[in-house]
Amino acid sequence: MSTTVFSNDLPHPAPRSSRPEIMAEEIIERLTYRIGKDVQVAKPHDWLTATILVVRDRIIDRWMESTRQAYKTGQKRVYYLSLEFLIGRLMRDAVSNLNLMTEIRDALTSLGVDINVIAGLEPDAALGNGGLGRLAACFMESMATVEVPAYGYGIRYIHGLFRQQMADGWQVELPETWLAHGNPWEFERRESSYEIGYGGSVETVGGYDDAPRYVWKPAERVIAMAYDTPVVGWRGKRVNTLRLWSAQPIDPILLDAFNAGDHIGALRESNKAEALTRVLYPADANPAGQELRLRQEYFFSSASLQDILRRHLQQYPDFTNLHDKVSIQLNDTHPAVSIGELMRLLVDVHGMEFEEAWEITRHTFSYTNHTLLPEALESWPVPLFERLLPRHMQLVYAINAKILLEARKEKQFGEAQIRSISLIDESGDRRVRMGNLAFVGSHSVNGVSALHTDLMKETVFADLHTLYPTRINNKTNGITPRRWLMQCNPGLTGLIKEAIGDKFLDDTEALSELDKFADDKAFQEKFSAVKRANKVALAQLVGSRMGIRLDPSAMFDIQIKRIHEYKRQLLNIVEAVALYDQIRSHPELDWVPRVKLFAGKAAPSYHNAKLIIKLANDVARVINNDPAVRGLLKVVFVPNYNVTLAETMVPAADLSEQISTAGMEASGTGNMKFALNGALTIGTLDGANVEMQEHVGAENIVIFGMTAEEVAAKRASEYNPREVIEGSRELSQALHAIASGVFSPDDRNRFTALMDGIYNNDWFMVAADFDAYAKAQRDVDQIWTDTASWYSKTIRNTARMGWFSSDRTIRQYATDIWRAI
Ligand code: NBG
Repeated sequence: MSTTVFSNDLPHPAPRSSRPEIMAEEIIERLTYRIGKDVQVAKPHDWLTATILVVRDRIIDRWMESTRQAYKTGQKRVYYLSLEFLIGRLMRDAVSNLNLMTEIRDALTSLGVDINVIAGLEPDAALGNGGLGRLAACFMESMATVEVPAYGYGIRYIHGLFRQQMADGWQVELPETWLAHGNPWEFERRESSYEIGYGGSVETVGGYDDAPRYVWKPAERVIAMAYDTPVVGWRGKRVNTLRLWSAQPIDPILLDAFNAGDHIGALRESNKAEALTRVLYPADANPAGQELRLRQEYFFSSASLQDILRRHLQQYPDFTNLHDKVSIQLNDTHPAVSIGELMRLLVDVHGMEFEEAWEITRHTFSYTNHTLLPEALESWPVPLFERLLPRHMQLVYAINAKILLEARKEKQFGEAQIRSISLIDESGDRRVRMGNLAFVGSHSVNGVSALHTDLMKETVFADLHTLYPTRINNKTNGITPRRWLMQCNPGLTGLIKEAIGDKFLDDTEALSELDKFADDKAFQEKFSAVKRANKVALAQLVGSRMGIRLDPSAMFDIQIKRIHEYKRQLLNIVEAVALYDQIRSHPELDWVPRVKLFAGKAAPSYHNAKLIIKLANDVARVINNDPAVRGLLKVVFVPNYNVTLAETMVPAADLSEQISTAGMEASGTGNMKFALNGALTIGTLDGANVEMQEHVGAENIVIFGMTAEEVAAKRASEYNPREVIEGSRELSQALHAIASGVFSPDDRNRFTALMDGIYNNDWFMVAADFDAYAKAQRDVDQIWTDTASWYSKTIRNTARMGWFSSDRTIRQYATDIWRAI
């Protein structure tokens, strides 16, 4: 093992002080010498940047120490490849993980700066769409916390997920500009640049006596350049790296063209290269079938693989031990082309035999599947794949031949099974199936909840599972308790500490000690006071942003997530309409005051999802302005959902809506955030809800509706939604009201087609589950009315959600899949 890279004898700087007066001096220093601003003219943004630079310095020592240690111990490194990292703001995360919150606050106060004001200016880094990207961000923090030497690899998009604005209740997408004020967290690494090729041809060299060698001659090339962001774990134990790639042109400007007067043409190459990493695809669990998307996927896969191999060769003489020293986790199929890329690099560039390269590749990669939705399983038309990546196409064919031979030999599969195992879908236009490629090229394939993993074995990967029966395993998702409890809910964190001490800060399962306070009157009161304060904060946000007044003593019933038919925001809205009708027809009854809050973005091309947003807003306008409702029901769609908004909404929820059609939500992670923060869940037996029920106890969660099995059976039978609708007065009235334009008098047919979807087909089982859902909502009302029972249940949720920490998830990945700790 080479030790030339890092020697302990070299001089290191003295560790940075954490005394507030020293940090205050340093903030002034950064402001003056790095930002070039006098204290008197510094804007809040300048203070933010200066503060981040001072915090960042405190991370760097540990960062370098972490890297040195990984070299010294020869520990296995884990690489998490993800096209998305939904990070949010970083300052509080970093400061609190370093245990410097009080000191930084004092330092800023001594300079007359309010930490809350500047922290509120930090942009929300939204390099992801939803759960998949947020999971990657939680995992990065947990990998540092549980001390796995890890790198995240992704793309440094100039524009993250679009900003959502409402125009008359319709979603409008605006560009997001998180880099507008620069990004003080990151380090540009010009020296870590790699060439990425596209197109061209494959040449064969030799082949008469020797085996032929293949040389890919790409027609186009761009440079991938690294930007590194340190990721600090809890208590600053370890600092890992998030390395994001940015595309740069090989020739920034064609001077000849420019001098000849073609000023635009001179920049064409440059613009083309930069377009590659300019925007995040806004699809969520929807295919983004565009050439640019495949180019992005290959771009970051190839750069990451070249970087990984370079790092390996700094320490080891060759790649024969790659799988002992490197684990690469594929976050969904977006980086699956990496499997072909590693084969190409090993075989074509480093001269390894195909068979040996395949064994090493398979033992290096593992793959996480995040959805069973057939329309979201990635596949690329063969002609496109072949044109862009001709050598990878050959390798895919070679791998396929090998796998199909194995399948025919070992299992004597029939033709239908062989067709489903094949890496090439031949059922229509020929396509490369990225899920199958990821499956065969990995030694581990995991789902993200117990139910989802079972369904993977039974559905999309049934035949591959028969061929490789030990490969599929489950790793139920988790969330980082630092962001999703300690930072977003300091009130609750303080209360828990007061009750059970601070062991839970390092081991969330210690939250179980709270169980004994669940029926304690005094504790319940404190718990409810914390919840109320969080609701007041949300009410203030809604009041100031939207001019809607919310009563914090009403039940806050919240559904926040991407807008998708399978997540069934529609079921929730239809129920709100039915409830509205009931409140008006029965003013004599004791209705529980409720605020139904929604937030979430719709993929710009997803017509029905955008219509659902408009419906929520149309229904809100009518209900909120009807005096007959007497404020008993309010509906609010909060615009521009992002991580930062979630940090205010999650702690303020009384009721958490997790109501997807059973079998369709792979896991969900919002469900965990709410329950941890003391909300009651109303949900279906879908995704991780199933395991949440096991942990919190069936009496502390409100489960309703069909199971995944029942949904499958109903879909296979002659399900007639019209009959179901006609059998339910509440439902038929609600659907009829929406379809006939009660909420859209300006365009009475606006929602007719959306409602027809329920009458005629009801794929998502809105009608089939409606009565069970409405009844469950009235059960929730009952529990709410009995305050002691409500808090006894919600406290038990907080007490029993410790298992859903992403630290637990990461430990399972690290022991079972990566063998890295
Ligand atoms: C999403 C699932 C969620 C799951 C997250 C994280 C995709 C493709 N999948 O249910 O829909 O919680 O992944 O695993 O975005």
